[in-house]
Amino acid sequence: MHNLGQTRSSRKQDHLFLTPDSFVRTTLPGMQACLAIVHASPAIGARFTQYTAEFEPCGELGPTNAQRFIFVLEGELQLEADAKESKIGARGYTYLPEGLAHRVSASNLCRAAVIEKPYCPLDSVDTPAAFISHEDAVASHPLDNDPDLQVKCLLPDTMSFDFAVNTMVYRPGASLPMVEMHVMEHGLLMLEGGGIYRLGESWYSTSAGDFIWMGPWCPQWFGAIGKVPAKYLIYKDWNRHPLIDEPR
Ligand code: UGY
Ligand code: MN
Repeated sequence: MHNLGQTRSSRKQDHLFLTPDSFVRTTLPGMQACLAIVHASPAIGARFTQYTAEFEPCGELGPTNAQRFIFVLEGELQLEADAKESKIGARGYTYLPEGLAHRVSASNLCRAAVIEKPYCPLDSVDTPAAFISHEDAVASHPLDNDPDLQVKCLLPDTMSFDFAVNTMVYRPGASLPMVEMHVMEHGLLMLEGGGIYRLGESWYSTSAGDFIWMGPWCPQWFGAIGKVPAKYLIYKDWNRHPLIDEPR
């Protein structure tokens, strides 16, 4: 069916709103039987890269020089690192520090959200170690005492990490309590449900599968609409002074 040049996708100076109809697939160096939909990268001003990796059977990611965070959206991944082999199923995730030799592959069809960021070390703070976990293993807490808006912080709360990745679940009708404007940037993947996202002076209807990049101080607000909860995975730079948020 022709879309006659219509899409909800939009690129603005301080944000990017991408819907699945406009996704373009590409192969990144070292990838085998795997395609990447690159959602955000330094090309738009982001200080991280986020892509969805779509693995065919026997698919594999290429290497990276950066830290890597992988959240499995569908299927199962194998991770080989530190002479161990582990399996990571849907909603499981892993953090891999910069410089750790590893291999990420899939025996069958699999989709994963991949975030890569050059590490910004802090004097007298240990660099983080690799780990694997699952969303179900993380306790949620309400945002601003609103029981209808639950947040899970997928990375440990220590200064070692220079970024955060959270899931946020809104019951229908719940919303962010304010229009946020902050120095941190965001990479956001809508996982379930939908609603209305305000980005800058634009308002977007959004549903599962959409991706949003928000630059520093991009005005942002979300309200969940529909009969099922809205859920997203959200990245932000974290735990570093704005003056030193550069890799050395
Ligand atoms: O963590 C955050 O800044 C989050 N509340 N932002 C967002 O959901 N747009
Ligand atoms: Mn925010």
